Amino acid sequence: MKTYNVGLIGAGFMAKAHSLAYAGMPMCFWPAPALINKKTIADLTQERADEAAVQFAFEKGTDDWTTIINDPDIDIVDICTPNNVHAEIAVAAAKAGKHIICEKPIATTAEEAKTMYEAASKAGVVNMLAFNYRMTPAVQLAKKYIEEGSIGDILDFRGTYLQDWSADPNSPLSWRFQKKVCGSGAFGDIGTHVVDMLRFLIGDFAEVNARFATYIDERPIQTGAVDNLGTVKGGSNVPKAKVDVDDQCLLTLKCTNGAFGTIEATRNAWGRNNFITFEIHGTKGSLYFNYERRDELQVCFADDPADRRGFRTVYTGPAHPFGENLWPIPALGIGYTETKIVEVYKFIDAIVNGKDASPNFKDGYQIELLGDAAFRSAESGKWEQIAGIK
Ligand code: SOE
Repeated sequence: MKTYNVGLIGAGFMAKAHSLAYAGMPMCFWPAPALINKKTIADLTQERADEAAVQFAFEKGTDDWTTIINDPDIDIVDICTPNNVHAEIAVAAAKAGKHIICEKPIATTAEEAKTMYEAASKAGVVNMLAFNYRMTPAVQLAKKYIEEGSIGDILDFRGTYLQDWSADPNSPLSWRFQKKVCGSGAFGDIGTHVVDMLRFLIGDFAEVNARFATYIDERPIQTGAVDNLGTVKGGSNVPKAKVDVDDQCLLTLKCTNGAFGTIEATRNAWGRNNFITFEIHGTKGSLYFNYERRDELQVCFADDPADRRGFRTVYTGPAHPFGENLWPIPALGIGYTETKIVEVYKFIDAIVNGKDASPNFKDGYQIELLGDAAFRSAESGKWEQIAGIK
């Protein structure tokens, strides 16, 4: 069985998720398409990189990400950094012939995303964008229902991603609130996950009418590079700096197939933790998913007898997509790690079998173009066309 060497850049929260997935993938998907050796991990300081190498079981740490790009033994570059350096790293990795998995959103602008998509296409390397939530078995089951025509033609949809980790004004100004580092706020960070799921389920979007709002326009400056997602608050005596990204976005969208709906995202919704939902209505039925109850898909079919028609719950398990590979009994519990394990499996499978990974840089670039149109719409107050990739 072939072994691929991975070099991972950015030793934070996502490094933990990806490292767990590399370890777990062959345990779940056996025989595995290939094995993975965690070779080098890079972070800003040698001290943190060395510590992360021990914590996440890499052979070694480095404070210079270019050593990963220049190492001929490394087959895969895994980008877990803040968004503003994705493009530089991905383009260098593609030029060096490495396969690439990159955290979402793809970049801070559509222009950057384009360079990543073009470099990876030119080099012919497998590229994947880590929109993991579509890997949840219940979301994959929703796709199956839609493809089989069980809910008929799609009429409308609504998607949400609501969190509350930044609702407190003392939640600090991390890179996630600085446009030059993150590109956009709630939209890029979490709204794009819902865009990805809905594109996966019902197809692409053609037009958007959007509004964005920023409620907390300055926050305490965060000390240190650690992205603590609001768990360490800055006090009232900590100096503050300007937030220049959106706290909330609301997008009304028209699909190329005529379906119509909304997507909203905020990280300031008290009481909502990882509230990723979609409800899709078709001519023959409806589907509802809520990630906070991610083992379940709610389904309703128009041709059920009138006196029994209504949403019912399907608990995902071995009978459902990826279920056999995960746990042997329904509702044992799918978690964040499982979605990342499936993601890594699909990435490695694409490399081994010479396929395109999905979602990939093209998808990420298309979502950036949607974002551009949404921000244009917020300026113009009008519907805006979403550019397609030539
Ligand atoms: C913070 O909003 C965050 O870590 C996102 O960046 C991730 O993509 C999401 O999966 C969990 O929340």
